[in-house]
Amino acid sequence: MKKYLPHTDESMEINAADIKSFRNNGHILIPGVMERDEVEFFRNAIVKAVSIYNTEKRKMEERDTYGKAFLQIMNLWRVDETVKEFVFSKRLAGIAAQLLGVEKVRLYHDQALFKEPGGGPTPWHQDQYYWPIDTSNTVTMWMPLIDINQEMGIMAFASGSHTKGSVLEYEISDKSEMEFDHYIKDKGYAVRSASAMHAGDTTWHYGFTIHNAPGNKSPVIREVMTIIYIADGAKVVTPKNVYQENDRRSWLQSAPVGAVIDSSLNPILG
Ligand SMILES: O=C(O)CCC(=O)C(=O)O
Repeated sequence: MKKYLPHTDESMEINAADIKSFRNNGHILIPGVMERDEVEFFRNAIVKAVSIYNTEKRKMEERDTYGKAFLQIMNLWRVDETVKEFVFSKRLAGIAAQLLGVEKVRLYHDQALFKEPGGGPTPWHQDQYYWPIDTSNTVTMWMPLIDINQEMGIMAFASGSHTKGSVLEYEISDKSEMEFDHYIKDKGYAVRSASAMHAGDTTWHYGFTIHNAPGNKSPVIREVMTIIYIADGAKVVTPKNVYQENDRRSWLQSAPVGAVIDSSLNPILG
């Protein structure tokens, strides 16, 4: 029997209104980016890879707030050929390039984010607090691999919050939840979230968009796969904190400050 392979290289055109909305709000939901059978094909590989490569073995009550929020397994594209096909999808990279308004995007890294039953909320944060990159033209694609609802932990975004760049220097923690919450209320940003998402729907947010997600109150694992894209031509900046230094070593192959990001871990994807 012929092996089923999804056509993930077929492009998907994003209309001008959606691109404008993404750039104004800092986030957008794009439904139906993958068909149900495509997602199912990749889900099998991602779930298997997560079960092999997850190193979090502590009980929920023994973990800190970050640890309770999700199982986080990075760069699965390097260990599984089917996951690689998902992460290297030209359709996904093409959407990232259209949203960022660039010819080409590079991979920063992928990550599976599985929120377990009873898993805690993901506190408010800005992703780019962790990244030693000289551009704010970065975007994360977030795709549930099964149908999900609010009970399971759908992302919420502070609309328009990306425009100020780095506003508070907090890692993901109870403190970041509290401080960003005050900040969002103080600035009057509207907080937007989908009530439900189907497998294969996606959200996209800039690296500086403030976002969080509620805990998982359902008995089912919230299986999500994410890919972080950066505009081609971005450079490494001096790390501002230990996390950025770790990221420089882990995801940029220790590229020196000032170098154009082009290591073999950061291929052009579309
Ligand atoms: O999946 C979550 O709960 C949070 C994800 C997130 O913060 C991100 O993808 O940037």
